[in-house]
Amino acid sequence: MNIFKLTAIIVASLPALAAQAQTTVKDPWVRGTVASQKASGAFMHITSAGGGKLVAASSPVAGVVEVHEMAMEGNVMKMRAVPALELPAGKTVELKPGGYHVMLMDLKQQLKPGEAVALTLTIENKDGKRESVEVKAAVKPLATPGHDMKH
Ligand SMILES: [Cu+2]
Repeated sequence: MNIFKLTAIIVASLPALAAQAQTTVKDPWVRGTVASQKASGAFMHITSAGGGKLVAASSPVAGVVEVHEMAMEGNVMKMRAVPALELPAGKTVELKPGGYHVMLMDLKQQLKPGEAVALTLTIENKDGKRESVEVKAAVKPLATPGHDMKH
């Protein structure tokens, strides 16, 4: 193989490497739970450089993880699963109490303040490629206001 051919191969593989760092996650946190509690919410700021959508999430502490939104049904604020959360290019999407959140269900352990919960976010980028983003979310005290756990 001559040097020109080698260079061409390296250049061709660069876009694939760049795609790895498309998505950044800031300030991830999870609401703490009491011992008998089976569900909690995770919140964070997600920015996708090229645009994409959050299509799935998982965590070793939860049997089921879904992306949820809060919405008014009549006069009652309820939450429901969404198939995907749009991440417009370059725009920070805020997951927060009362809005979008990552729902942790079928919890396998109590989430205690001071601990951290591992989350894996699956982001589908505009080109259809899927990217896994590993996040360590700090557990905050249960009393942190704003999130209604009723379904
Ligand atoms: Cu929820």
